[in-house]
Amino acid sequence: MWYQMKMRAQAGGRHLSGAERILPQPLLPQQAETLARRALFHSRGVPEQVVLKIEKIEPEKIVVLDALAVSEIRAASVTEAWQALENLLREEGFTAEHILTLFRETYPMRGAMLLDTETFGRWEPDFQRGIRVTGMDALDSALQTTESGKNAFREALVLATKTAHAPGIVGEICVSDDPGYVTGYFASRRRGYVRISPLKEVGDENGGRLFLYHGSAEEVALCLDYLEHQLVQVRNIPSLPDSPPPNRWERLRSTLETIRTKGLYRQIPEMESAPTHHIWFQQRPHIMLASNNYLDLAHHPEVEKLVQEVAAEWGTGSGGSRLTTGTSPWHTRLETSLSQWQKTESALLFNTGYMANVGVLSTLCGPDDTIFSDELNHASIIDGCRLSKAKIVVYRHGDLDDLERKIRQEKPSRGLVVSDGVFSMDGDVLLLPEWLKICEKYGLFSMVDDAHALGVLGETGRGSAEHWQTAQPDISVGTLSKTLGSEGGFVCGKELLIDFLRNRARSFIFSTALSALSVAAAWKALEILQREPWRVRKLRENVHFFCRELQNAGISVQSESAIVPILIGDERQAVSSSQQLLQKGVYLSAIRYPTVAHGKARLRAALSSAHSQEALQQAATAIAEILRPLKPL
Ligand code: WAQ
Ligand code: MG
Repeated sequence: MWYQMKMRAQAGGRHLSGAERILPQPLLPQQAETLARRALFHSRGVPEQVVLKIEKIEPEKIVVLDALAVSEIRAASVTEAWQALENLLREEGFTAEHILTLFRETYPMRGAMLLDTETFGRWEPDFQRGIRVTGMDALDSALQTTESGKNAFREALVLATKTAHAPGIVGEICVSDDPGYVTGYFASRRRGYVRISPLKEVGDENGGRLFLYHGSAEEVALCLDYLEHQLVQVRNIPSLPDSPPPNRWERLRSTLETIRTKGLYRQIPEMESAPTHHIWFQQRPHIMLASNNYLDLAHHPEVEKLVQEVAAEWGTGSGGSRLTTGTSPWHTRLETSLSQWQKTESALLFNTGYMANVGVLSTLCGPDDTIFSDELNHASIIDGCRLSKAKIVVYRHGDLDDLERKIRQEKPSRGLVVSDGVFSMDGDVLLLPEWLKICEKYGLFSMVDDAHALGVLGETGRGSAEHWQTAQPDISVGTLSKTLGSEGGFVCGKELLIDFLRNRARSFIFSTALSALSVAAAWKALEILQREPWRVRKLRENVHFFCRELQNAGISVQSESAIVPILIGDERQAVSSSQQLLQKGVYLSAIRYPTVAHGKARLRAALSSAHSQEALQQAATAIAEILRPLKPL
């Protein structure tokens, strides 16, 4: 025995939910409970009245139909979804725009509009109510999921399949009136069931249904009778495909777009000549004021000659990590030279300065440590701190009172203080003696990154310790890539420290060693630097000269190192100033967030011992010409 079951829930005269089933008798109790639950716990509200009607039917009057084929349009926006629906209607030969305008009139209706595609007349007997399609169910409705989204789909597909087979019906448009459900569809026997989303924003209760009728006036009665009374079971309902995962590239695209609009977009400029004080860029000569090749050793004939010899003997690449097969005599020789130069017991090469900082901090410090870090420390120090999982305490830039206050506050049982020796974007110098005293007083490791101090600070360019006439910090980090004109980084300190790093520093252990070429180049450059201290003096003279030239032109600058920051502030202005300088043949980097704080964008001049005074004068004039209109002097 078969029954039709109808549920309808309402509150305050308002329809809340409804559902119907065509079921064999044994399933009635269980399905009655399911539908009662659905009525009582609906997202649209608590019902005041639930009607559950169960009527016996004649099974031979049930027509079984195959579900319409399902396809899907996922638009990027509501506008695009409606555009897609409009296009679809047009493709199917309908007067799309007019139909969609009329569709809005279905929003307040309980049922559907029956629209004549020829005359645009409406065939519903009651315009306010509309036509209610009833007497349909899925063949296996008792197996329905409990997910409301999937029910909505199945029930809509059942209704659409029945409707599509009605005499005279050539199409259907539906948008859910559920505020949480933004999907709708177009359906016809020809086109199948085309799900479209999103046809509205979440929270919008405007939904409706419209049937497109093409036929004679006499047949309308037949159509209405079919829709309202014909018993239909729909079989072969496909399971709703899982929604596709979100587009993983979208975040990248939109982030880049944001970066662009903020003037923070970066591109890699390609140089057309070797990195020296004078370069070719964009097919024109430029005075180079943006290279860290401070003592002009990257291109030195003796370095080049040695590299050629080493290349002939050792080829390229080292073939392994330092602890396996990657160590040549050049590696050992350079480490010895570096430690002698820095007057420490030992030294260890890393592949970059970045890896040296990350390696030391993450190896020496762990969750039980506290790292005190200057707020303007280089990114590689920040990353090393993060990787160490130590507690990170940032102290105000160069503010030793703040440092000591924070150490007292934290009372760390173990820890490390870390600072740039010369700050990379401001060019100012760490007050090493006082700073070391604080580290010593509280028993904390002292770590100084001298990347921009080597070859620059101190009578002979030995860096911070020489400049301040102090002992070396516990850990001193340097690079081969700036003053030494090659590539790589290194750490100097006690043999105990270096031995520890050799055994534990992951960025050291798990990297293929630098090639003998890079290492030999740095070794030769270090030899020249030590042999020719005039380079260091010349660089210092150049900095003084350049700063004086700028000051005379009304630009306030100051530097104790080879880095001369020229503060601009606004990101876009900094970029456009550097572009204007390029036009004048001066290559100078604009430094922006995140390298420096927001609103602290600047031009950063990096000087070389090889610059002539004429070139520096010319550059200073160009800078003043461009910047003077920007700033009240
Ligand atoms: N007969 C005629 N019109 C009806 C009926 C019915 N039995 N039930 C609802 N309507 C009309 C009424 O005006 C509603 O405002 C409108 O249709 C929408 O009804 O994921 O949930 O029950 O593929 O909100 C479509 C997408 C969901 C499903 C449809 O319709 C999917 C939906 P709702
Ligand atoms: Mg609804």
